[in-house]
Amino acid sequence: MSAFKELVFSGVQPTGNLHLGNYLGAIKRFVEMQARDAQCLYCVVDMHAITLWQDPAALKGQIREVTAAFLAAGIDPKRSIVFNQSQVPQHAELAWIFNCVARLGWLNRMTQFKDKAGKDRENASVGLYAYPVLMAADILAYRATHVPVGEDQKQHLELTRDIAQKFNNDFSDSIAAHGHDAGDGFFPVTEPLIGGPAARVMSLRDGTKKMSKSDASDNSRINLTDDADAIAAKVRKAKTDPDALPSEVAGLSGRPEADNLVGIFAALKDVSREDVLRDYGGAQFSAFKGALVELAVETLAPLGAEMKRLVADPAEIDAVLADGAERAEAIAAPTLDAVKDIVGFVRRTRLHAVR
Ligand code: AQP
Repeated sequence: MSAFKELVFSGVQPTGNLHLGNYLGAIKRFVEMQARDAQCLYCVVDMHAITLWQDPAALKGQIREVTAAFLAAGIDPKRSIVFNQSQVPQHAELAWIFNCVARLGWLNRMTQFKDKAGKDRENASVGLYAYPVLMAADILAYRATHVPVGEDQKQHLELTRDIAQKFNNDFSDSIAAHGHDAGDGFFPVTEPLIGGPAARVMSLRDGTKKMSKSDASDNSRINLTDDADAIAAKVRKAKTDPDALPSEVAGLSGRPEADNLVGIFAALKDVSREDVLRDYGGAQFSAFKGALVELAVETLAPLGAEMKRLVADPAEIDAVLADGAERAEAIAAPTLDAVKDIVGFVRRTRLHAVR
């Protein structure tokens, strides 16, 4: 058993164009979680990435780039476990068992599948459809109690809770027969950690659309590898409205672009929207954007530079991932053994202990 009170799990897809939304909504918060009494696992979810076509020649580089972003942002690979999903086979094994627990009706309600499959649903991969089940397996292979994510993942986390509860109910007798506490269930009901001023960072070109890796317009997002000039140009070009900033948060309602820029400023500075408007209420966007450029460059330029330094040494990154995978497997393997017993499989007797 882990000596920590909490087990934190989260992941980022290596699909290129890591952006400010990924940083503020997820990676920055991963770093903060390290201060808790928690074992943190941060995963580069490469098996999720291939639910949409990825160029094999680019994928390895993308995996190393996300790892570099984790490290450059301040995730300590000794304190936390940093690894890529495909190195730990228990994710896929548990996902199959969960495919047999989750219901079609549940998956049919997933809005991210509808958004990503678009009009050509018949042509979407089965993996894209089953993505939330693999995500449940990612989390529950470690029996994670806390999952920090952006708001777009809320529905998937609800599905994770549904799968955990159905597994606990369906197998309650077997769970008890195998010596686990049937009252609490085998899998925890995971707590989603969604919040803060940047839980949903929006596109710089359209305040009603999420900032996204896959947006065709590079000006819609600030990439973590953008240099100071690119960051400044994108912030200056960001869409706004003609009015000055309001002095109260209520005044941001119906002004998605203003709300987004204030939220980004607040998250970068670790303050609330109220604090930002106390300082900038009544200011024109030209002045506010100037301050935002300064703040964004101060935070992101060193991060991007450190990422570039780290990706220049792939062997070092691969060593971090290999170490992380061993430590992750040491937690996930006993969970999978227990799950196989609970489900009724005859499992291979382990001739060698997993380190
Ligand atoms: N715009 C965002 N604001 C806040 N958080 C965000 N996240 C993603 N976009 C925003 C959070 O970043 C983590 C990793 O996301 P992912 O790699 O799983 O990708 P995604 O959620 O599918 O969104 P992307 O990065 O924009 O990719 P595409 O273009 O493919 O949709 C998650 O915690 C996510 O919530």
